Amino acid sequence: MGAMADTFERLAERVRNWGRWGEDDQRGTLNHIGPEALRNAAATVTQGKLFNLGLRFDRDGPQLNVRRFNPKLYPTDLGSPLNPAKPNYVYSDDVIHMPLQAATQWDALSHVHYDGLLYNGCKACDVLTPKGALRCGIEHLASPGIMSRGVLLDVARLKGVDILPPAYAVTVADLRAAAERQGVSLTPGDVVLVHTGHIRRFTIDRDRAAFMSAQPGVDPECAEWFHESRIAAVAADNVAVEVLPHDRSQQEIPLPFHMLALRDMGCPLGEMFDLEALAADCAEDGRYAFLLSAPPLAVTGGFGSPINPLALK
Ligand code: UVW
Repeated sequence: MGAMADTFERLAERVRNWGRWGEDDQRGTLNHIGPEALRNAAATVTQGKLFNLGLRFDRDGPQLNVRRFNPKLYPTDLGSPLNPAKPNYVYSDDVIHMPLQAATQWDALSHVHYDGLLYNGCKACDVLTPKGALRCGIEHLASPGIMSRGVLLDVARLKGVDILPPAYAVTVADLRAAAERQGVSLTPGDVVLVHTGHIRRFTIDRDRAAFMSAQPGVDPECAEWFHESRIAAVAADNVAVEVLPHDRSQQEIPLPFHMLALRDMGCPLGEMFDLEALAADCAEDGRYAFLLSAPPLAVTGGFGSPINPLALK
């Protein structure tokens, strides 16, 4: 076993939440969001400032159209009469063809697994079917949905840059230093939003290749800090939440933070959150906690869901 695999196994054992909320549980760390966490979330709203953290879903999206593609919208009715006798009263309808992972999204707990087992010890051979996930599908995160206190940890600002360098691994020390600098501490049930600035490679530079390749994100060691802090979920403004190295084929464990978070902790991951306006506002008013509302769609058996997250201060 290589050094990374050894560290990974020890981390996995330490963060594993299987059985913690019952052997049938399919919501993982969202169980940390109880009445107290929701009251704390509501108490952060004092100014009436609303921020949209989602990308648009359209043909001009971030995908390179290699493995995943950008959404394609097809109108099925354009100004069709509702009643031929009243031709002035019309409607328009449409269908959309898109991967659930096309842009801003939550990963369901069934999105990744290793060694044949998913979160809570579900056997992959019983769960993964052509109709989707029979357990741990995204619909289980959709009811009652994802709403809690959001806490932005601005690692880019901590390092004095707009965008962290590609392949920069955000450490626990970075996250702690950002929290300390911002005067905020994590409480159980929080949703942590990690600001790396990486989304600017798409939203400002329009460089999809740079956006999709090596990128800054959390180091796998952060899983343990998130576990100890009893957070409900973690999201970031990059493609995978976790750091992606220049050559992923060399990784001893593919997507190690995904494996630890989704499969061992049962912690949903939010990807491609546009945190730029929110981060700028937090830096201005010094308030890094807010009400976060980001319910996934209840797509039965889905491995993920598009979202339009909102932050309210
Ligand atoms: C994979 O690339 C498998 O996952 P994600 O989009 O969640 O990073």
